Amino acid sequence: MYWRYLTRAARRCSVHTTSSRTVGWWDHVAPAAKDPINGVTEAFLADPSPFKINLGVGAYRDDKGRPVVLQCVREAEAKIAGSEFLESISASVSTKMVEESVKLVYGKDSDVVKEGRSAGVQALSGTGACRLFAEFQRRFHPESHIYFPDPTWSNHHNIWRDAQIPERTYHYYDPDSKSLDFAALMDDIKNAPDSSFFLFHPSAHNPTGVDPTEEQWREISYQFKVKGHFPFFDMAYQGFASGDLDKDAQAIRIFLEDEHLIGCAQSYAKSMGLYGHRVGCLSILCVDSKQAAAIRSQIQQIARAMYGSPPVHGILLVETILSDPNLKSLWIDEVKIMADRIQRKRTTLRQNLEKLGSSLNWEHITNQLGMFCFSGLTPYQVDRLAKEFHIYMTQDGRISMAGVTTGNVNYLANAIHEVTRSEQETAKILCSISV
Ligand code: KET
Repeated sequence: MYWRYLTRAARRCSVHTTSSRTVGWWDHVAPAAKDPINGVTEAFLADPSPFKINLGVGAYRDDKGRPVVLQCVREAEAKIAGSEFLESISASVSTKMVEESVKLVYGKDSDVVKEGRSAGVQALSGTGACRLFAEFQRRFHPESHIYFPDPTWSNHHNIWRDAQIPERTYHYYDPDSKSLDFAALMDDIKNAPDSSFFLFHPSAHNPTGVDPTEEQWREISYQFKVKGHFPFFDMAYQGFASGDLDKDAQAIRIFLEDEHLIGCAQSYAKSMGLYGHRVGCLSILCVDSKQAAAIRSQIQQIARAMYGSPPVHGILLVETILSDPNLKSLWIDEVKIMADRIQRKRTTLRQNLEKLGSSLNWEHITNQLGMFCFSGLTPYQVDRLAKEFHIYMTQDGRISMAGVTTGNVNYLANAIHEVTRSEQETAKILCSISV
């Protein structure tokens, strides 16, 4: 497995002189590929321009481009300050936080919690929850694959690769129509071997901003019953698609109604602005509480060997917010405010491009949902935006709308207009030919 990380020269060395002392311990280590998302932040930080804009990482910013500490978090901080609870809480088990998280997935009145049918553990944010699940999958289904949507969050590939679970992809986004390729997606579900693992983004798909409709989720769920597939939902943006936490969990609730067993990774990095605290939850829906206890103990064992236990402060913040009705309702309002701000910026960006007289169709900016706009910009145009305008985004043309503000949206629209001029000319010519 380690073979692919070696340089060619090191492979030669490794074959001929593995035991030789002339080979240093780490001579065979080649640099890893840059992370497509963190690499953007690095380039942005290195740019001295006062006009620079970071549209790379999907972390929420306010309309001045500043990271946000939500009011509910400030109040939770005040509530737990100096609390002895901090010391007495068992770092590895916060049942309250997990219980409240599971309610966000399945609904506050769902029987899942009452019946103790969910095996949940705190995780190191959404990434850690995915990683725990991938390890769990390997432990109990070592021959299995994981199906990802094409495209998906770039780190999914790393996470399941490091857990040694081979990946496959299913059709998701159609770049021509800039929408969901539902027919191809359904074909892939039908053609996958029975009992396959599939990863879904339940809402605000990253990077495309395109989600299935309620009806389409029902069809997917039905087909999953037919095929016996396992649905794993990576829910990193609950609330960011519609502004409503329950609506954004609708896909999972449909699968629940259809009596699937379900896996779910949750992150509070975006929805509570706790990116640096790394708070998340992994839960697996089970047939009964006995199975849940067994599964929970296995996941806890995996976590114990990987990182012991998660830092406790962030967990305490989330627990305090979710279990205090006033703080929870403040949080719900703040999620809506964040989602609405992003939506408004989508409208302004599209309007500005149209006002500039762009002959390209920018409807998808407002049709898409959640934190990201899958702009359709080419890697060449993305490079030009960085080099000529100091605007940074991932190579696939994904714009983190959280980085778009009242102050920079004009500049951004102008820059996009500028780098898409030749495409606009082509569009005009094609249009005149077809008339
Ligand atoms: N799942 C998805 C779909 C996702 O977009 C992210 C983060 C995560 C999980 C992990 O989030 P965490 O911070 O571990 O709770 N995505 C953004 C941030 C990042 O890549 O670190 C992003 O795509 O920019």
